[in-house]
Amino acid sequence: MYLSNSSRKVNVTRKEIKWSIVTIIVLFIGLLSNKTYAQGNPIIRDIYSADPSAHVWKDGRLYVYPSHDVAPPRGCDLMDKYHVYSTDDMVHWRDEGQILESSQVPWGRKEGGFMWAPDCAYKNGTYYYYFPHPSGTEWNKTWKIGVATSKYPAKDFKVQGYIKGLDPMIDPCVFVDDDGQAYFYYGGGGKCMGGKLKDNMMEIDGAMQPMQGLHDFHEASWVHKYKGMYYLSYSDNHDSSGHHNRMCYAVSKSPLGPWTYKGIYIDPTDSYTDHGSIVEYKGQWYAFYHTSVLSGNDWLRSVCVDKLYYNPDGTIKPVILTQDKSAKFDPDYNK
Ligand code: FUB
Repeated sequence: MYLSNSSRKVNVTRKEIKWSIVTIIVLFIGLLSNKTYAQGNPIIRDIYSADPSAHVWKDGRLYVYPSHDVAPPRGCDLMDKYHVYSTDDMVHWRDEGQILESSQVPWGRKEGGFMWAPDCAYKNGTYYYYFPHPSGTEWNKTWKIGVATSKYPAKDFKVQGYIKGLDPMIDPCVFVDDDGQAYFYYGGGGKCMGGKLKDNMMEIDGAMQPMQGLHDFHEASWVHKYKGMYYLSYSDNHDSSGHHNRMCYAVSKSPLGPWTYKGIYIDPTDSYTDHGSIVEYKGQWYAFYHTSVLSGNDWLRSVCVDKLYYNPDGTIKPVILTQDKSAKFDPDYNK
């Protein structure tokens, strides 16, 4: 239809106003939804993954060291290989590939499997990868905490041995304090232990000691520091009452406690277990955890992350868990 110059102007102006209003509404909704940070959970979709230990290394990237659930599962028995993931924007996650499997563990049980929740630490130019793996068929009585090292955060790891003198327990966590002193934590079945690591990062300095003051500890210990206070997070035994586990935390002025229990920061997900880490990246704190949303199976889990906030008194606000409703398992997703 023909329009005179003046009516075209009016028409354009109306159009511009309409689009401005639409833009303002979209921006407003965007601002509101930023509060819950819908970023596409689960972030790992190319394999099933659990037990995320997240760290920011000196190349400026954030790395996640999860364990790998193998399909079809037999509980956690068949978990066998470790991959590493990284990001520089918390949106795009790269599968850096497999770094270790049970056949590479010299003391490993001949049946393989049982490569459970790992962690990684960095000291003086070397990355130390800590992983639990049993040495015998009686897996629950023969856990050892292996150490593999590399000059790189996501490749070339070589198994160096295991930490001597420990009880047969799982879920290692290594926290390196601001003064360079490294601390080692692990535990399971209600017992959490901590101690100093020697400079070689492979031997305990002195004796391991029970972490005092935790309430209903199950497993999945993780230590981080916020404003000078130490936080020990872990999963509880909520599953014993027919529910799924929750992530709790306790605080202390010292890295080895005694601890003061502060409550739950992640409510039960759709997965029987939970296991998480807390880390700051580019000025924002994050809580990593896992769910079973991609599989509907307790033992085919998927790693997720959401923003974590503190109250002014240092307590942690309950984390709002987000999910990409259209997420599907996709072998190419993180490639
Ligand atoms: O993934 C195997 C085990 O399940 C972990 O070591 C525990 O923390 C639980 O998540």
